[in-house]
Amino acid sequence: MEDTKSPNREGLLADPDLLRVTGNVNPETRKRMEARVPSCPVFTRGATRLVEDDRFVFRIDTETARELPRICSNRAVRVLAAGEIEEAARDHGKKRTIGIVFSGGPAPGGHNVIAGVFDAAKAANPESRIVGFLMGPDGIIEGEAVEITAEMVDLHRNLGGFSMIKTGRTKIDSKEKMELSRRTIKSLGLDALVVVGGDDSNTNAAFLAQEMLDDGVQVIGVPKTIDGDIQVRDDKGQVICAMSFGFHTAARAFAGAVANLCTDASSDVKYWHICKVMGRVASHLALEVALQTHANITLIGEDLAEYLDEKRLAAAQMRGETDYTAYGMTLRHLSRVVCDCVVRRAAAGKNYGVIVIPEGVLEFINEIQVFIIKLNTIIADYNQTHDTNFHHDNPTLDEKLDYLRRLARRSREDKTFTMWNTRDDDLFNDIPAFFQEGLLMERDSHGNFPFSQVETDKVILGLVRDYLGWLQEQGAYRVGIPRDWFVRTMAEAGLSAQRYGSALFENWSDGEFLLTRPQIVNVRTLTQALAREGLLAENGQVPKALQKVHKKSIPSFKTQTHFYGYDGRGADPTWFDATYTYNLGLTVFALIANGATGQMAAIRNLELGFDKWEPMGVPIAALMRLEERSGKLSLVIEKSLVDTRSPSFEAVRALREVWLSAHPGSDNYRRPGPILFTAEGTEDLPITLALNALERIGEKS
Ligand code: FBP
Repeated sequence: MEDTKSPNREGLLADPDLLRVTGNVNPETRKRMEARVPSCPVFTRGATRLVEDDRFVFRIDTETARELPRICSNRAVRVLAAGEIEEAARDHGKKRTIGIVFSGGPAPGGHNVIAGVFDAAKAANPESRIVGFLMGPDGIIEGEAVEITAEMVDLHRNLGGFSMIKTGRTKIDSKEKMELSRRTIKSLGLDALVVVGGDDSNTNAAFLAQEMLDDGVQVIGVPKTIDGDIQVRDDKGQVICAMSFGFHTAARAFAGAVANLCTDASSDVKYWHICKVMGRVASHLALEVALQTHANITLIGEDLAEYLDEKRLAAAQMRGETDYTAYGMTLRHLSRVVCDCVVRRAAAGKNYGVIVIPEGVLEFINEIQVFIIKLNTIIADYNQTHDTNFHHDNPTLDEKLDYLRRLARRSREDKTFTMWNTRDDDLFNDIPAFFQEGLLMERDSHGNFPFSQVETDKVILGLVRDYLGWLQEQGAYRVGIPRDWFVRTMAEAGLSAQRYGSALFENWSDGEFLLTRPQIVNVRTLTQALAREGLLAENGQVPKALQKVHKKSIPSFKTQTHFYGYDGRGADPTWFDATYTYNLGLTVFALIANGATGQMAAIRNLELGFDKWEPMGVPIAALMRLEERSGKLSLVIEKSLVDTRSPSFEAVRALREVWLSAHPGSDNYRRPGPILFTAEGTEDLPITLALNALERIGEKS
């Protein structure tokens, strides 16, 4: 709102002190922008060369060989200093025009990728030009681009976001879009295109590399995503790229906020803070947040998916059957797991805590996964058959439900139609409307389900609340009463702690925190229990002190929900991410200068510290597998999920009982502290990586 009424507005706006204090860039940020992160030694010695790296082997999918024949035989390459090799040096200094595009969600460090490419290209030949495509791949399709200048780079060095050229989620997936892209790339005279993106965008980069080969345009990918699900191992399981960029910063930002909530929770001891953290499918971010904060409960989707209901399985085996529903966790079971933790903490007097829920957790829950797959296929099938858009044709939830109902009816009439049957329809109609709406939301252009827009926490919380209510009625959910406090309260009221204690509590003989007997769930049942023990005359009033004790034992499950995602995605990069991305930019240029295409820049040994970093090129085609997308099988880069046998997960598994702290005494929260922009500090590395490196110690060359 423009305020022109303020007296002396002009004078104020020209006041140097006011301008200094309210300027857009504060001294900390200025320092950050002016800081220079180190370059790997290989980049400080002039030109580079590439050598094929025989240490790494990949199996090429037959479909990849069919669809990407011209780049599928790429090998992993290592970047080395060119040294005396003159030929390499001459090509290195060629004048080039390099285009760069951000694709997908922002991730901290993206601007440093640009800075790395820019610095290396200009150092090799000051006449080289870097062109940034605006608004993601749409900029390529529509020919919207700007030349990146030194000033633009300096204004964004070490700063978060993708604001310099913006980003978008469009996929270049049709002949028409490919042709328009080719036209733009040719009209700009590009020698190379750099695609900074996630698994889907790097997949797109591979197809562009294949398409543009005859035009002499090289295409190089860069592994970006806060979700941390681009991690590259070869077929022998050797790690080449331990983590995509942006993950560390986002995880640290989320962890900072979650740790503050741990402090708050343990201070006013009345709330359960429910923290949903981003990560559309994989739970890497949640895992790192758990390691950073020691929150009381952290759900890891991949872990839940491996759950096996032994009892159910055994019962079925007795009947000579196999119960497939015993594999993996149901939503109801998950809510029980959470309730169990809440109940156990309450028993130790802690009716508060912090729960971390990965955004994509529902993808790992049996029945939800089935719905997601079925609905993806139904929507894709509708779009294909009608050549329109399901969501445009059926804009309201009622219309969508009506369409599903018609499919269920069809399944009754036509036994060969099994995509959506009456049982599916009944189950779907049982879930709350807001969640139905979530599950029916429009998929992105890569066919991904928009988990960030689904109130996952609300779905789980609804069930948790219901079950806790039931447990409370059964007398199983109660707040433990500190023995000292009870004894004091009784003494102050002139009542015998011994007599009342044994009548009231099931663990009077040995509990530090006293648990009311399960049958005492309200004042009426309390009165009855006291009367039974002869501690209250018929129609007598429960003494005030006992009413106070009883009240204290009744839990109320008060929650506050939080979503951490976009905030961390926009954070300024940690020193790790800033250094990583700058060196990725330098690697990109080395790959381009040495004629590579269809490669993804990577830094090996990220987890071993800067001294051991090895800039590499990873053949993108070798990472691709067939996956179901929008109802059909497509070649995509396989997402890396949390490996439940990895040291990082094993650590969380081993420590989760400690972090739950369902015992008297203090909690075991950890404060990750603020993000400092400095090379100092052994922790400036994701803990996940540090732990997983332990596994590799015997494997290092
Ligand atoms: P990328 O995979 O593109 O890096 O995006 C990851 C992510 O941040 C997810 O964690 C989240 O589910 C999604 O983006 C949100 O997408 P949008 O920006 O479209 O809401």
